[in-house]
Amino acid sequence: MKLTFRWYGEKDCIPLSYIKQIQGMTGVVTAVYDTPVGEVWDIEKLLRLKKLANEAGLEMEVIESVPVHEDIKLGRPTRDKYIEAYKQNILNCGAVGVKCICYNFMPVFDWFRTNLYYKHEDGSTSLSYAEADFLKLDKTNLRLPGWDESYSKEELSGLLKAYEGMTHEKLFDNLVYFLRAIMPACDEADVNMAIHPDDPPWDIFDLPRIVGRESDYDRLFAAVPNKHNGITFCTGSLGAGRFNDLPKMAAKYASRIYFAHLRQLKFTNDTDFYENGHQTAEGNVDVYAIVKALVQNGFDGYLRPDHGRNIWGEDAKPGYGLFDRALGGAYLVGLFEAVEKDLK
Ligand code: DNO
Repeated sequence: MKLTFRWYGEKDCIPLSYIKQIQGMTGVVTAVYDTPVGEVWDIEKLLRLKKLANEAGLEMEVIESVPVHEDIKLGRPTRDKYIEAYKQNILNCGAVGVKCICYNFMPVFDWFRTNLYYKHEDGSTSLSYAEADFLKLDKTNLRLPGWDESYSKEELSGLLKAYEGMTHEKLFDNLVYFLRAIMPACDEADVNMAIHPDDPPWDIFDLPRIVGRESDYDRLFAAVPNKHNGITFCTGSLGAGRFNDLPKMAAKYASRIYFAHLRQLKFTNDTDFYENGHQTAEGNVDVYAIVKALVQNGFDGYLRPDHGRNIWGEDAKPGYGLFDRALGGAYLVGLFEAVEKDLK
């Protein structure tokens, strides 16, 4: 296991030197953020990120994410052009020492929560999801927390229109087409692909979502058995689906889990939840049982604490402050140490 930390590049307000000070920290997880989706990243930009990380005593072996162009997800004729660019990104990442690329295949939107500043009794804040707030959203004029600047109104309605009639099967076929096409580049560069689950793991706004439960992974690995086809095991995303048995899935797929995002969430009723501190006692995700399942089944991937609360007066990007993620990292390292020693 290698403990890592998400770092949003030079614009991140958290200095690399602080990240390095977190006990057990080996490296950063980052990306080139200023290149439009579908284009090849300038290798100089990758090298610059790596140099900055290395100078701070940190590795840069994980990229999150190389985003997948919507034309690939839609299966449009232009997808082959974007897949070629994606392959070049894989080769370039491999050339600078990247071993794992995290990506997702969610149509239009990535993660989704209804509140970025849910207030806890102790004064901390975190992301949360409430079904009633979701139902209130105006689908013809979507304003989503955290997404308001991502698309213009026209772009968004054009994209939603393009997905009309998209079925789960078609989307899955498009994912398989993409993976089969990029596997030779992964073989050549020895880079593992780690698909991030849909967050939350169900359809939203009539858009199909296909990576959120055990049967989805079974059919994904059956369709593309190449070992470079793997998973980002995100407990916050998968855990939002109460149908998922996370320790069971962690055990079953441990050898395909190249990247683990361990985080906590707590349900307040059947559908609503808020994110919380990492400890098992803080919510519904049994982090201890998941770590145990991973270790017992030979997990050898990267790990990062995920979505922390804003605590100690920090006013950070929601989910991505320093303090609570550092505490989460320390907790996870402690769990791994205990479980690994018990196994010996
Ligand atoms: C949210 C993250 C996701 C994740 C992407 C990976 O905080 O977990 O945005 O980075 O889905 O492609």
